[in-house]
Amino acid sequence: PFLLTLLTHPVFISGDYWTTFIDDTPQLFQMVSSQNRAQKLLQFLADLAVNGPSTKGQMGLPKLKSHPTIPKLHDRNNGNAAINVKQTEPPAGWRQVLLKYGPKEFAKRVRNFNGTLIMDTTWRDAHQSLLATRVRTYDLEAIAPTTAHALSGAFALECWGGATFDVAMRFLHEDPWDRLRKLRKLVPNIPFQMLLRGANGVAYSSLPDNVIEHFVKQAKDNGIDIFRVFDSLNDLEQLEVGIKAVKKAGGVVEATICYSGDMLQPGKKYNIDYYLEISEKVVKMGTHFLGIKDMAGTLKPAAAKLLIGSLRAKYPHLPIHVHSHDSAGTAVTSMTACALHGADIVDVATNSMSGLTSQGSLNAFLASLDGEIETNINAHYATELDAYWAEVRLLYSCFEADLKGPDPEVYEHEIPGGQLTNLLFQAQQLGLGERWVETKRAYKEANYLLGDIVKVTPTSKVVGDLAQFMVTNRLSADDVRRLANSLDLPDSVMDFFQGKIGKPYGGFPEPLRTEVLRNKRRKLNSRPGADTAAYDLLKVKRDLQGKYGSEITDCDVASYNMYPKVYEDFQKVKEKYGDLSVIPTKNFLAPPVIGEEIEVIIEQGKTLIIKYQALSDINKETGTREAYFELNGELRKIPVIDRS
Ligand code: 3PY
Ligand code: ZN
Repeated sequence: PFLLTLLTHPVFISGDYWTTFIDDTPQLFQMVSSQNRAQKLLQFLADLAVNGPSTKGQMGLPKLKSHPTIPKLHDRNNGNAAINVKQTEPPAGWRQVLLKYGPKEFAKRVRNFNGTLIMDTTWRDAHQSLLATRVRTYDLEAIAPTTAHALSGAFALECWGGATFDVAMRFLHEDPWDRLRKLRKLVPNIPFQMLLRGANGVAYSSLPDNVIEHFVKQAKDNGIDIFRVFDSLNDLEQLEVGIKAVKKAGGVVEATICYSGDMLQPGKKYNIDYYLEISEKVVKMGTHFLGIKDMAGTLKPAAAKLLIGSLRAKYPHLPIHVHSHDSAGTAVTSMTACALHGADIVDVATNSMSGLTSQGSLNAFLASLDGEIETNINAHYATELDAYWAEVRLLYSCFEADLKGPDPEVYEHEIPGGQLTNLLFQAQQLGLGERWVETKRAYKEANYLLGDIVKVTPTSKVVGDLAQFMVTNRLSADDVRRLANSLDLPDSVMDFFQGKIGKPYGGFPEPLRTEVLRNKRRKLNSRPGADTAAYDLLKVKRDLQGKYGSEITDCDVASYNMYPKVYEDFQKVKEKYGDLSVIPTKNFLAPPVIGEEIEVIIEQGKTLIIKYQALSDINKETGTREAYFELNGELRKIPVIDRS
């Protein structure tokens, strides 16, 4: 294409050129580069047209319109005038307080706020819990300017970390760092919060401390303000790795205790004494905020009153932030109880992305407070904003687990929100929907086999893997105990017993641990990260640059460190198709239909109008088909191998 562009350039045709023509005509390279990009995107669309989508159900999407409507916000104090969110600076928010005064004073001012603030989780946990983490940057970017206005009084937007990091590369084929930078530009006023899995970063097992530090520094430098740091076993040594990294990077620390089970039940391992004792140790490490993370949604209102009330009394100056899920149907009531008994911030999600395994609904929470407590949120704007998410949710409907109502059985099985829908979705995709009841029962048994552990990523995966192993092999908990020294348990379970995920409270179950490990794996006696050699980060960067070119940055290094294979696969997809984040979601998920026109803005001022024209019959010799597109009026023919 370069030669073609050169030969057809008017200056070249006129003969009026000289040797510096190429240097003096940089737009020539831009033209070539955008033609290359267009060609790669057509290749993606053609592949999708010929070979179809990867997830069952995506075929049904073409009926939907491709761009959810961006709602208008109407200012009731100004004759109901619509706000032009793109032309008007959003009101100053808590981020300005943080930038002006720094983390300590920010925490103090939040604590002194007369009311309860909210964190909106729509951009992270809500879609992680309801839509298999599939919401793309495309749809977040589109609503970001409106969100900056509508939720300007929010404590934070949770928008990054957790599973969003690897899913972005693995399934959305987009760069999670790019997402962060784009959103940051569009939302200058609301703090951004991320979820950091302590010594695991955003991965599923521990990494060397210098890798965590390096990752957190990039996250801070690219736009994260507040880091919710937890450990999946509430292992304090593991937690501390994350806390230290955030402090070193200059971020806001929200050291977090995971809430497990229903503490009101008699004889529970995780009771009020446990939480009060562990909170002392966490607070001693030094934190700006104290997080309580109820990942399964088992914090009942009465427990919320007891737990938050006790912590409030014990730490009068420390701001407390509570997270929960609505799996049992009680999140709004529980968050209201938290607000009434001393929480400074609670987590909610926009109405259309709330409920079930997600967080409680923002507007239901505001309504349930009935004006008794100030939240700093304009409920009318929140309602107007939600109209967008109602449409987005339809666009991603193929990723719904189709849970129809609350599951109060969660007090028994204690499956975290995100995992609950994931396991159900997996069971449905495998056609094993009828095994769902068995899976839940096995999950409960697996938890007790492992010693009644805290269950959240990555320990929840350990319990889930063991449960699926038990269901598949038709083993009871007694069978597992009896056959422990001959079973080939899943890798994650072996990692757990080995000590690679940290130390559970109360120790490992014996003799099960010794029997399972046998002579296969050595027990770790110290913190996993302390045993692992630091990575040579400069070498990683040089190696990646050698492979992928000089554009490799420290963000790429951080991605590679967390997920080497996923990162390299992502690079391969990028090489083949270019930057897929620019394609509208409908056209990313579902094959184009003949006659469909697709508008793709590859960068500001450069729009591709793509019209899908026809698909040829299969060429029996080569096994290929040709997809015909019109690209900005020119016909393009794209050959694709038919894999069906
Ligand atoms: C994650 O680690 O991704 C979680 O959402 C834990 O709740
Ligand atoms: Zn959560």
